[in-house]
Amino acid sequence: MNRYNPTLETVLTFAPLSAGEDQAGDGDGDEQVGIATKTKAKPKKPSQFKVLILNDDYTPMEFVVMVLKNFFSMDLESATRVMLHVHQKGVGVCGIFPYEIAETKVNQVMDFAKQNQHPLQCTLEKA
Ligand code: TYC
Repeated sequence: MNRYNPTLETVLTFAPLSAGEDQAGDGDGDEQVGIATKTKAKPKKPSQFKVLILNDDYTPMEFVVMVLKNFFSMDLESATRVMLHVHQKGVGVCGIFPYEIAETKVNQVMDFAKQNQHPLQCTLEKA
C-alpha cells in the first residue's frame, strides 16, 4: 500500500549556475538548473481508513455485538444494527479512523476473536 503522505515538501528554487558550470544550455545561465534550497511546510490531513468486519457462519451474534461495543464504543442499539447488517450483507463498517488507529483496532479485534476461538475477520480499507 502506498502510504506516502508528506507533511513537508522540498521546493526547488533555481539558483543559476555560472557560465562555466552551465552545461545544460547556451551559457547564459537562464535554464532551469539548480539546487534544492528550501523546505516548505505543507500540512496534509492524515488519510482515513474504514475498519470493516466480515460475516461468517460461526461467530455468535452476541460476540460481534460485544466487539462493536467494546472496541468501537457503540451502544447496544448501534452494535446490534451493524451486526445484523453484516450478517445480512456480508460486510459492514465499524468506523473510520487515521491509519494507525484503524490498524490497531483491526489487530485488537482479530486478537480478541482468536483468543475466543471465533473466525471473525476484520480488515481495513482506504476511505
Ligand atoms: N453470521 C453469524 C451467525 O449467524 C453472525 C455474525 C454477524 C458473524 C456478523 C460475524 O461479522 C459478523 N452466527
